[in-house]
Amino acid sequence: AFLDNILKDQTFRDGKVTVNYIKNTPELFDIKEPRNRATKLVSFLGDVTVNGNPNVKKKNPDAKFLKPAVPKFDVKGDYPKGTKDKLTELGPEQFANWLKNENKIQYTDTTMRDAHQSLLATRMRTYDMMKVAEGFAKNHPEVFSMEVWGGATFDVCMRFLYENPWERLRLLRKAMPNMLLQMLLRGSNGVGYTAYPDNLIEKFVTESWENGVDIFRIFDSQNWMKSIEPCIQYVRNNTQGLAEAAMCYTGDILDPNRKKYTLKYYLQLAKDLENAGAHILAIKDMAGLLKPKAATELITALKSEINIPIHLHTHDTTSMQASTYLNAVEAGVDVVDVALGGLSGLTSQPNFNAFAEVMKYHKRENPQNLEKLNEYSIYWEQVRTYYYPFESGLKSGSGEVYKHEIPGGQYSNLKPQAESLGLADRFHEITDMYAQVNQLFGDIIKVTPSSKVVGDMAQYLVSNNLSIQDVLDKGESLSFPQSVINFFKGDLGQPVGGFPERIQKIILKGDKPYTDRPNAHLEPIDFDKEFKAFQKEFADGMDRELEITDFLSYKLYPKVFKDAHENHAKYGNVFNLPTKNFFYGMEPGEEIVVELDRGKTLLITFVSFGEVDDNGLKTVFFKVNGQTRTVLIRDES
Ligand code: 3PY
Ligand code: ZN
Repeated sequence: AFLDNILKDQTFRDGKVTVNYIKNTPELFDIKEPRNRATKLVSFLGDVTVNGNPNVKKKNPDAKFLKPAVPKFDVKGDYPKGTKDKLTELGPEQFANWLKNENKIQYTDTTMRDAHQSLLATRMRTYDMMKVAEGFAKNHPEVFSMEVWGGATFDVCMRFLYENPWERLRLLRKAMPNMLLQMLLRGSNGVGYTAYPDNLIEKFVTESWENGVDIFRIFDSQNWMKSIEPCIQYVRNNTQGLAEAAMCYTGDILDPNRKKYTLKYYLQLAKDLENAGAHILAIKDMAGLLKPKAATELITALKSEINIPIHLHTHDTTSMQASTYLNAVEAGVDVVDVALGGLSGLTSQPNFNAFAEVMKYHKRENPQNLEKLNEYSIYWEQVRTYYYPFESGLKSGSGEVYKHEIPGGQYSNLKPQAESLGLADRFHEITDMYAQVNQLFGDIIKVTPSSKVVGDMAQYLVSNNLSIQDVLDKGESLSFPQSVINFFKGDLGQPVGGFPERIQKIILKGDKPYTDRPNAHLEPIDFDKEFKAFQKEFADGMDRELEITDFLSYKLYPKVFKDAHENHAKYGNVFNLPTKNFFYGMEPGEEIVVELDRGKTLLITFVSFGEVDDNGLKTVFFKVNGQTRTVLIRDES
């Protein structure tokens, strides 16, 4: 790129180049900056090559990686019109009307959010998404929306991938301008595990829209209107996006013995959400408990009672949920959530490719380019090989989930967690205890973050060989997990029917709970003052100005942001490194091309290791664009 600059430069054109040309006009060469960035990236690669990626706990030397084949698309062609164009044209109200009156079943593709959150511990990197984002948007404009952001992706992105979640969103927005992008928002908990000040959540919603989110799926882990309602208002007042309010489905409406989460309960909640201003209603079946017959009853009833379109989400933990979708389609559901084949099934969503094929010749068929869709499924199947350390090891569907009701994302995480606590053989004791803890807590809705509370308690009890009876008999002398204490205090809001008093007393040990919104106890943020102080505090080590979105990341996750910032200062922006090298480093002689943003390309070759010096530092030799570059890496082995 700098050749272009030089060719256009007047001094050069006038033939007046002297020995000081580079020194006098450094901007033409842009040498300092990419050199600096290249050194940082090479340091990262050196570190991972010598010491491994700290987040890859079990490296398998025999792992086989498949080369992902990116499906072809028209690189130069325009984007075909999609749902984003329709939203812009109609506005949210009219758009929702269009959706409701549309006969064809619509699909939301969750591959880039919930699918990898539920199968691969949320580790999917922006690099692998960006390889196919533009092509997918050009090849599949008939897809209703792409769920790409929110939920656990926000913190995992910073925590384990050293990425900026906002940058991911902006890149996807740019690559998919014709499609609706969707996010998952945990009501007053934002994308976190606790309550935040209202004005922080409001700003978060506004900035999410500004940076690319169109559909906000808003839920609360206790279906608490007081947590969902303000978010609906933020979306309605501050954006031109769609407020999709979700009711979390738990229990079994078919079971006459379960009196809490009945059809009547869900119908009332749906009406409350509609009255609160939702453009779309979501049924969020996070554990995959909605049985086919229940889907028929629930959706038929909802269709006659509410006037907004209905979007159904499930997890295929039982391997039965395609039949639930078929019944839901018959009952008139408007949109279903599916994941591309290679990342579908089990704790993820039902298989998009297969479901779209099954819907062929159905009166509500929404024709898809199935051949192309299969190419994308294959792409994800191949990409998945790079993520083997994050696979949960689940091999088949589970009928037990109807008993323990563990959400898909948590179920796949609980297994490796149990292993790390040395409880691998007792995994089913933990899932069993999870069900018992749920009853002890009053049969609550279990979804992030309340599912974590139940999971923490179950693990605590099993690992300490305690029973529910022990909690009741000698709870005063037990120190419960902090998340459990916070929950009973009211930090996650109020559960349906309130807290069971006896257990609340035992857990809180005399501390007073509150029943109003937890946010009411939090000071609003003084954005003007705090943002400036933030910019100052974190300016060092940044190669760009800190933005309001960085400030939001910091306010939501102070410690995670600090660590990510430190990593950024040390290694620069690593999201463009190929996934294989990001997780496993490089092999001698391996050559990779890394695109820095702004169109600069680095050709990086790993040459060899040198000796370890007296200080424990190893010299690692690379070539960057043909020039030798050495980095000193502390050998931690
Ligand atoms: C999340 O909150 O991340 C979820 O996916 C809940 O189901
Ligand atoms: Zn989900």
